[in-house]
Amino acid sequence: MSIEIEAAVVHEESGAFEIEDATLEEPRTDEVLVRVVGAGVCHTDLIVRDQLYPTPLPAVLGHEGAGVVERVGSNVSRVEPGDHVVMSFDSDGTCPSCRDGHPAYCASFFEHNFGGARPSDETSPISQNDTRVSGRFFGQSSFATHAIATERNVVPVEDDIPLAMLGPLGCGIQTGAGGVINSLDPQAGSSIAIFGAGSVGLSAVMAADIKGCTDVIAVDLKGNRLEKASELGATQTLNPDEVDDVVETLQADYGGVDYALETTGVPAVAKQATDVLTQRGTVGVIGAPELGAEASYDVNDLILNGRNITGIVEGDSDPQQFIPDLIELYRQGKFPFDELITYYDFEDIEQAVADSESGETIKPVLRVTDA
Ligand code: CXF
Ligand code: ZN
Repeated sequence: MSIEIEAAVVHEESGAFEIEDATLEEPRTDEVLVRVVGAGVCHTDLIVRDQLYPTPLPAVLGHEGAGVVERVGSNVSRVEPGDHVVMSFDSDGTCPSCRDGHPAYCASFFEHNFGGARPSDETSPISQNDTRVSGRFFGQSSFATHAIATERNVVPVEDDIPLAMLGPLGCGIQTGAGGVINSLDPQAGSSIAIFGAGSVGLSAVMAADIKGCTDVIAVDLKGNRLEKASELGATQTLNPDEVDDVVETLQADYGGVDYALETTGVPAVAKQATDVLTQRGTVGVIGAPELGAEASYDVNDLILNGRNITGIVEGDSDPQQFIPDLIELYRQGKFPFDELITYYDFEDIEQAVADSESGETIKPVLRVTDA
């Protein structure tokens, strides 16, 4: 038996997301069939579409899905049909990082999330007219009416909260919030500069406010994003086009900052985010450029100032704990991530992508099937 679905298929490098019929396999013993209600669009979907990350095409992308469980494999006990779930990144559950509670640094993160297939046997659950299409992208491929996920990467959530808006918690929003809360873990009263005020950077701004940072500086080239940053808790905004030099400005204004977070994926900005640190400061690098991209730093500056550089994947989150924590912060009014979202009908996916790339929309969420 198999399931007939509609999916947004990318056929060629930098090609369009084409909504087409496709066939999905029934869930295997450890898998979960989810009817997708909402799916966020993340920058990573676009760098894979453009083949900067090499998931084989054709592919069904999408990795911020939220939906309703329809069927579960015989070995699945954590969720059952009817449950509302957020789908997050996948991990093997057995490597040292997973066993240590840090699945974002899973030794086989790449195979599980970018392989386009089940890591166990390299099969894909998706096909079109018997031709293989990459599936299981981030353990889901949620730009589709239905997704095959795994027991490990579905996070049950309460059903009294609008389901479509929860999808981005599975990637972009937990990445920014976790980058601050889990990775940098700033002391109250400290200063932090956040480079990039997209969904990741703005989630980081909200998290810095929650952690009691006194100075929260958002840096971005777009005025609408800087305005949003101010609304969400940034104490200062900085447009690099409006100052001579971002590093000199922040060094002059603050004597350097205690923490910095790089979310743009531009290697030159990763260097700036290192250079704005004060003594013993820490920069978290989140934004991913193309594979093989390098950034440089002045070695003596790093040594003499005792600076720290740390790479961050998915906010170092354990989604099973962190997503419910973020929902609780949302309920308390401390983490209004819904303000980042603009909704689109599934068939308008290309418009959603265009608005995300132009910077007009911070976090597009596709309404895929009815809640
Ligand atoms: C990704 C970004 C690229 C590095 C791995 C994690 N996160 C999801 O968008
Ligand atoms: Zn993502």
